Amino acid sequence: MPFTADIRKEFPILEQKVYGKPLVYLDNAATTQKPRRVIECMDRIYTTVNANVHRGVHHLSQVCTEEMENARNTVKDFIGAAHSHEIIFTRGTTESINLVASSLGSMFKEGDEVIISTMEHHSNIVPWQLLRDRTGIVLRIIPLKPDCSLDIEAFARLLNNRTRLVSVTHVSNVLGVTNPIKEIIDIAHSHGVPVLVDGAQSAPHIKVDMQQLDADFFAFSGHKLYAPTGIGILYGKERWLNAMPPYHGGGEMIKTVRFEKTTYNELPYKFEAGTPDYVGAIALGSALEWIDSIGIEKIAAHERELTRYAVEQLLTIEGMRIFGKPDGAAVSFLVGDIHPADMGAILDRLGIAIRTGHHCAQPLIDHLDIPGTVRASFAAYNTKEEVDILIKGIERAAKMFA
Ligand code: C6P
Repeated sequence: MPFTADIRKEFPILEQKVYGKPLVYLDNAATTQKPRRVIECMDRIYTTVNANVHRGVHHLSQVCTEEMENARNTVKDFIGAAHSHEIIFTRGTTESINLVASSLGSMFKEGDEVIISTMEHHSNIVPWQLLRDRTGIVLRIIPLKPDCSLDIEAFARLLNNRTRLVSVTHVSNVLGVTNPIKEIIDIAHSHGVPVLVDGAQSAPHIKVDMQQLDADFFAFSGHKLYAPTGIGILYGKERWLNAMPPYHGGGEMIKTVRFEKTTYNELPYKFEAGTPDYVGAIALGSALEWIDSIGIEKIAAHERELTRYAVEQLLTIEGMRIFGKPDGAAVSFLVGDIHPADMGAILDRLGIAIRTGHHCAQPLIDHLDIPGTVRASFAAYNTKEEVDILIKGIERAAKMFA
């Protein structure tokens, strides 16, 4: 059986019909569907080992703790981190970036600078604006070139002795474009500046290796790579995480608590206050094992081919405008002056799930001077036949608005 047919069988949700039509799920950049293995993993935890972790001396607590720590190790291997204590469980990319902005950011002073880019998701803009409001830091923005790629020369010119951090996305969630992140990291490091990589749209689709990239921080969300919602990762180099103050206070992140003084736990627990989402963490481990069982490189090649095919087919449609040069697992477009919301509504009635609007990247949409885009985004289980259905759907919509 071919690659995708085998894979599709593992995703029960894909078997359903929407408005009497087979579901064509092309909104994977928003969230992916979950394989049976992950759903069954969560069921198994609640059915057989559920107990609060890191606290109990009793059997269940120990088993559950061990499973959670095994999952941390799986994440460590998945992204090539040097140590499992560099893996912090968070609620997702958004919380991971907020953690760095709050904690590392508390060490910044008025006039210090943070560099982000024009193509950031709101979760890599607003935390820095909140920090700016609190401390008076200055935000510098990497501009785009006419082809929507990052202007790397302009980036190099933004770095100066006040720059404290560069925080950029690895892959744009709107354009599906992969940024030259290694080059960005090397340039920043040559100025002694650390880099946070928003890996929300790269970790599910590209082999990432912290040793090779040399990123100082790397953030991603479980739900975009076949794991449940509510669990995500902040990777941080040990030396940064050790130097940073805790983010949230509470149970688990402490060594001793006295009214006069509290001392903090070691990594990674210093950054994991309160009962963690251990079920989510274990299920994330299960999702990563599922990816490993197929091979991320194989998934990446399949998604790249779907994107290439989609771009080729989309360009046969009159009035088609594709934004940027997508090279990953997502493509954003507009057809003539059809509003993206109208296109989305028509495709929805055909059973096709795509995303429309600003995709939480309003500054980029403003830069493009458009009302938003229609975005199709792919995962391991999508097929060329689904791209064909999408193309037919768009053609039908285009005729309706002609
Ligand atoms: N983008 C999309 O449809 P959370 O919500 O914390 O899991 O991820 C936030 C986030 C951060 N950075 C990038 C590059 C992202 O794409 C996202 C999530 C989704 O494009 C939902 S808005």
